[in-house]
Amino acid sequence: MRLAALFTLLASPAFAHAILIDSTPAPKAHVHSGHVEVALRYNSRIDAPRSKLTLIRPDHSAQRLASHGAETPDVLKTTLDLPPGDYVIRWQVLAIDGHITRGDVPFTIDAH
Ligand SMILES: [Cu+2]
Repeated sequence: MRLAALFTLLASPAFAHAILIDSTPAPKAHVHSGHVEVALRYNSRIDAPRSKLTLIRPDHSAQRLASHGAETPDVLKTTLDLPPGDYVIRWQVLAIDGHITRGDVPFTIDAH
């Protein structure tokens, strides 16, 4: 009986690692120049202080962004003020299961 309980414990599913389920800007979105509020939402809780956002500029230079958690523990936020061009937000997040996942959100800032 105790052995069966142990197996049940070991077989219980682990927390999923973080998968991006929603983003602002959306991938390949065109946004107006000026203040851009960035929000990335994941399918599970993330460790915001140990996650990072990097901005890839049109000239392919990379810049670490100061990101912060939000009202809910599954969201990362930052703000941008950028000239027009094609950009990528490169994210790397640590989920509560200890796994790191990465991805890119490309977007364009239009000149109007
Ligand atoms: Cu995982």
